[in-house]
Parts: sequence; structure tokens; C-alpha cells
Amino acid sequence: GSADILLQLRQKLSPAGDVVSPRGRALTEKVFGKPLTPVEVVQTICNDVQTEGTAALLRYCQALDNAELSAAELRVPAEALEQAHAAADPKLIESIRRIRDNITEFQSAILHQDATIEPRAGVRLTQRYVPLERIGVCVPGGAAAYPSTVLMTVVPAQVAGVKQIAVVAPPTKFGAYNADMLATCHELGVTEVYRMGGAQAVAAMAYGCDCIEPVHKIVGPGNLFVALAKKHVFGTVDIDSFAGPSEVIVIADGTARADYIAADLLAQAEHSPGSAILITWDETLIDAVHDELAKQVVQLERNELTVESLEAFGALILVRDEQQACELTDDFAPEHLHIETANPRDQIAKIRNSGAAFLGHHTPVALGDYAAGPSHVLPTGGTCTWAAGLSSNSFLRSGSITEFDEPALKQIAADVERLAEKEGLTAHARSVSIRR
Ligand code: HSO
Ligand code: ZN
Repeated sequence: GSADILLQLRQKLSPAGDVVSPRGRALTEKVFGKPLTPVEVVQTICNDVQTEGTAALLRYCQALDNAELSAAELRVPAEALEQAHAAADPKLIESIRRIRDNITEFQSAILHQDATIEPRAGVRLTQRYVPLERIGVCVPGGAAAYPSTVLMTVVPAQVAGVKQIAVVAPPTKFGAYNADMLATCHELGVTEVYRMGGAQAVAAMAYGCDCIEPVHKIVGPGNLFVALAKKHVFGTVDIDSFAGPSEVIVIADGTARADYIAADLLAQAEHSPGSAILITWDETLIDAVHDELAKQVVQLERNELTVESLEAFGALILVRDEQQACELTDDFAPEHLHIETANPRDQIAKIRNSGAAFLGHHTPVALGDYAAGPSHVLPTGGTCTWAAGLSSNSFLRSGSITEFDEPALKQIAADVERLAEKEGLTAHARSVSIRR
């Protein structure tokens, strides 16, 4: 059935961390002297960076990213950030400012506020929220440059009140040497940008070394090695959700336009790898979208990569009715859900699982990727069943504050004493009874 097809697509999309691939075998034999699984690679790198610090970091920059850097070159100099900004297309800077304002407006509105209740006389209970002091952001730089990821991580953190933000990007032309990415950092007031990527960058941020102070939380997307490294350092620091290869499910009815849907599927497949799935109960739409895909894909710059991704991870699925479309979507739990129907709010009300949802014919996912306000750093691979996308609230931690006066203590004392006695913790009981 359709559910099996979807699961197979997903399994193919997410590479396994515990299997040595043919390409992995050759590379790991060269770098580590023996074939290692991605999990073993990440363990080795993280342990080396933790024990040897900068020396290990530089060694892996060289071995894995082909970058011959000195310790002093790991951090992007202030002048390079200024220059990138000064040389940037002024229209780009204007767009970045408008987008920053959109993100700020939304992320401020959803920010948790301290809550205090006084349930009884003499009792005051507060939940307060405190921003993290220092965070690290991973910006990818393998197949494309992502200034948008800088916006979608840094601005929510700033809204939360985070003071210190370190950005890492691999030492590549799409990463830390990308002028637009550097200009975006400068525009947002980020001064700490590092030329490091992969597991070694995650380890350096988690454990700290000569060239970078440790952070409290690491966020942002990355490849399998970044994701596994974040898992590895979790507990030493906090991490965000797992943002792996991008996915979209489009739900459409007879009111949808085939050319729009094709464009939406291609936009996701362009990430390559990216999974793009149409679910509809309108039979004519399947053929029409199929034709549109063929027509549009040849016009794309990343045409070949997009075709590859579409063939491997794409699907056009005909279901019985709206109900089945919603159930299938809920089971798959996609990162992005785009509902292109007459009344998309009817369907979203029936679907619990999606990282981010986009409603209607005029809300392409690219709006969310670049400009609307919610972050584009989202849980993938079905993890949205338990994880949330990044937001300003991801950069707060909460703590409680409890305050009782004497009569209020006396009123509750017997309950505390009883439970403490049952647990055999008489010192606990006494710390209450002594105040009676
Ligand atoms: N769709 C990606 C985000 C992105 N798209 C960045 C373009 N640039 C993951 O949500
Ligand atoms: Zn995208």
C-alpha cells in the first residue's frame, strides 16, 4: 500500500549511521587506517577533539574538508565580515533586513512569558524563562550556500535574548567562504564566525578548545555526521531537533493547479536529497502533475540533481478520499506539509503530525524557507511526532520559583510529612515539622 511506499522512500533518504558504505570505506581507511561506520567516525572525531583540542580540529579540517588552515585562520577575521557586507548586493541587504523584521515579529509574539499564580493566600508559584548565554549555530556549506539558515537560527536566538552566538560553517566556497553568508552574519551583528564544519566543529563547540569557547546549545542543520555528532555531545550541551534531508507532502484536491504543485515538489527535490510527495484523491491531477514535472524540471539550474532526487525519493499517490490523505500524512509525519485544497483548514484540523504546515494555493513552502517568520529548521524523518521546530523558545530554559508564608506552610505540612514518612525520608519530614 501507499504507507509502505512512503516508508521505503524515507528509509532510502536517511542514510544509516551504523553501516560502512563503499565510499565511506575508502575514505575512512585513508583517514583512520581502518573502515569505520559513520557512528564510529563521529565517536573518534569527537573524542580526539575533546582530548587534543585545536590540533585535532585542524587535522580533520585538512583530512575531511581539504582545508589547510592554521589555528589563527579558524576564525573569520572581523575585516572579512565587514568586507563581505560592504561588497554585498544592497538589495540583498535590504531583503535581509525585511526578513529579519518578519522573523523578529513572529518569534517575539510566541516567546514564553513568565507565569505566576497565587493559588491560595500566602503561596506564590512562578515559572520563569531565562535565555541561554551562549549558543552555537551550524550552517551547512556542502552543496549550496545558506544565508537563510543564518537568519532562521540567529534571529530567533536574538529574540530570546541570547548574547553570545557562534556560527560555524565548513571551510568551503558554499560555507565559511561564502560572501552572502558572511554578509548576513555581519548584518545580524554576529561577530564570531568559524571556518569549521562536520563532527569536528560540533565537538569543538561542545567541549571548547584554544580557538573557541564552549557553548550551551548547538542548533542548525547538517549532514549525517553533524547530526550524529550532535547526538554524541547531547548531555554535555543541549541540541535542537534532528534536521536531516528535507521533505514535503503536498495534499491537493481538484481546486489545485498542477503547475503550482509541480513547482512545489521540484523546490523540495532541488535540495537533493529531498523527498517530495503528492497525495490527492483527484485522479486527473496525478497525470497533470506528472506532465508538469517533466516540463518544468528541464528549466531548472540544478536539473540533474533534482531529477535524481525526484526519482529516488518522490511519489505521486492517489488515495480514496480526503480522510485517507490525512491519515497517510499523519503516519508519515512530514517535515513540511503543504495543503493545496479549497478549505485547507479542514484538513490541517485532522492532521496532528507535521513540522510546519503551509495552507492554500498562495503559500509555497519557500515562503517559510526564506521569509515568513517561523524558522525553517524543522524536525525531519518522522521526528516531528515528538520534536518541535526551532523557535525563539528553543533558546530559553525555564526554572521555577516557589514561595510560602507560615500559615500556608502549616496548611500543607501534613501532606508533605506523610509522603516523606512513606519514603522513609525522615529528615525531609523534620525540615517541615520543625517549622510548625
Ligand atoms: N527547506 C529547507 C530550508 C531551506 N530551503 C533553506 C532553502 N534554503 C529545510 O527546511
Ligand atoms: Zn527549502
